[in-house]
Amino acid sequence: MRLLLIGPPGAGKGTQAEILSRILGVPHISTGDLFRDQVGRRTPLGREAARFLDAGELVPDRVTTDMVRHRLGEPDAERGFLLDGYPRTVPQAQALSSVLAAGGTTLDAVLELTAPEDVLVDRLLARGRPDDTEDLVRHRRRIHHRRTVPVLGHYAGLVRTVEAVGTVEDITARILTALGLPESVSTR
Ligand code: B4P
Repeated sequence: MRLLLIGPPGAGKGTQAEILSRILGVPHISTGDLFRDQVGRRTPLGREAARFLDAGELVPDRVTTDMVRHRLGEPDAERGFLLDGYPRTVPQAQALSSVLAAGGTTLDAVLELTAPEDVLVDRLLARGRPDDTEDLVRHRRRIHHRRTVPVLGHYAGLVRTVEAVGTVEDITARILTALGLPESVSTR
């Protein structure tokens, strides 16, 4: 299965992607995690990305897409993947379409997670990552509206919207229903 997870910061993309990746048996590929790994290892890409992460800005499309293209070319992504946090802009979505077309594959679904702003701010303040200050969270959310919400238009017909408020388990159950999968797959 080839899935995208789209949603504002703190919607639980990473949380749900980890669970779904186990259930569906496909790798969880998070651009945020890939960047933080590069930052932690102080690679040239990490040094470039850190400036944007620390400011709550999107890392430039070219850098992000090169990284994703490389990751999708690895053997474990051949039979499917769960992309978490990519694409976040329309040019990234166009680039992903080209990467998939070159490999002769298509997406199965795009999961959109939604939740009210105050719920998300509270969650992220509780998490406390360096980019989780209230100002940065609200800034990242504005960027999400301006640059990422238009991405959904690129995937008309494929988008399944799920309300991401409630327990982690309830949200996973809603996602499985939205994907047309029996809830029993989660206990296999
Ligand atoms: P990401 O790493 O994608 O992070 P996120 O959007 O902040 O969080 P996510 O929605 O995954 O929330 P999570 O499950 O962790 O992006 C970070 C930065 O990387 C971006 O700002 C940008 O700079 C850069 N970046 C990434 N992708 C990019 C791209 N494609 N292009 C350009 N730049 C890019 O959950 C958050 C918290 O809520 C956790 O503490 C979790 O435990 C909690 N939580 C989750 N579900 C919950 C629930 N149901 N109830 C209560 N708490 C819950």
